[in-house]
Amino acid sequence: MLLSLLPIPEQASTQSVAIDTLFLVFTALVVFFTVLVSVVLTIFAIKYTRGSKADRSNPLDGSLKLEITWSVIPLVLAIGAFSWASYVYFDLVHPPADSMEVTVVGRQWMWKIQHPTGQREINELHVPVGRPVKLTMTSQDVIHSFFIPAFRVKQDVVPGTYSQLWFEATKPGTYHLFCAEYCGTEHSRMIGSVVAMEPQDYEKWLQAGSTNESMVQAGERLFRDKGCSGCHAGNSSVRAPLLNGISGGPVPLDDGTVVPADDLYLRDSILLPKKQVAAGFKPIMPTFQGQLSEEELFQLIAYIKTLE
Ligand code: HEC
Ligand SMILES: [Cu+2]
Repeated sequence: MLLSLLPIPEQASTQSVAIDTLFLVFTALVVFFTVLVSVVLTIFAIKYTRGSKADRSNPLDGSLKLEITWSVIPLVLAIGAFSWASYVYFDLVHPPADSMEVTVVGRQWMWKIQHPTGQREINELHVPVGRPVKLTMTSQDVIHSFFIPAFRVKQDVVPGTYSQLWFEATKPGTYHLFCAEYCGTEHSRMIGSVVAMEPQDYEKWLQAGSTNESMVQAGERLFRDKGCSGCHAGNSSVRAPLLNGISGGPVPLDDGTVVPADDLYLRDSILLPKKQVAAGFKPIMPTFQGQLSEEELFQLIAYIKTLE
């Protein structure tokens, strides 16, 4: 339709229509008022130019009606724009609960991706259409930004923390993936593609990719190999909290605050154990900073989240 005439990327996600409509309506409003003001300005400038024969006998000395009109209309428009844009924004930042979770690690200069089933890919992301996909992302060096123009989603990827992005692809195809944050000499080559597939093709693709362990299995192995189970298992002689059922729930800390055990909390508990100490326990957990890759952290977190 009309949109396809405009020089904008293809619309291939559920969010893209909402974002484009918002963008076009804002643009139309801005153009409308710019034209209105410039035309009226030009007409008056010509009409009342010095020496013109315009009638200047009854100069207007303020008009309450006019002033209220030009205050109330923009106010209503601005509040409307704010509410509408917030609505679209909240949808963008709240992934649906049933989203498929994929992890992304950015580095100079590539995207490393892992699916829950264990398949890994570099600079490519295969996803099924018609299903919300949530990306949990971090960087192992500098700030990058994950950008899929056809899905109208872009999110900074920052070292030391997790950021999220979600989308639901609506039609099969291959779409551009860019790094949208200048990240060094080869930033412009930090590109890739997102391949949206029919669900049955995605299943086939998953089965064709070789993998010997899922993310949860890898996490379970690390939990043993890195010595976590030595303290955190039920039969341990060390007094450490059992991690069963911790994920998502509220965790009371020894400073009296209660925080949600989200991915970032679990990450920080492993890398910066002294930062937030679980209530009732001594801060004896050693830091694992420098001993676990970003991928291994994602796997450990995936495993901890399955503990019930
Ligand atoms: C030397 C024993 C020890 C080892 C080894 C250890 N931990 Fe801990 N861990 C603790 C103790 C004690 C606490 C509670 C105090 C605190 O929050 O720092 C804790 C807290 C945690 C928490 C926060 C739990 C909560 O209830 O808030 C997580 C998550 C965690 N550890 C994960 C791990 C992982 C993953 C590993 C392996 C990479 C590991 N731990 C290795 C002793 C240990
Ligand atoms: Cu980059």
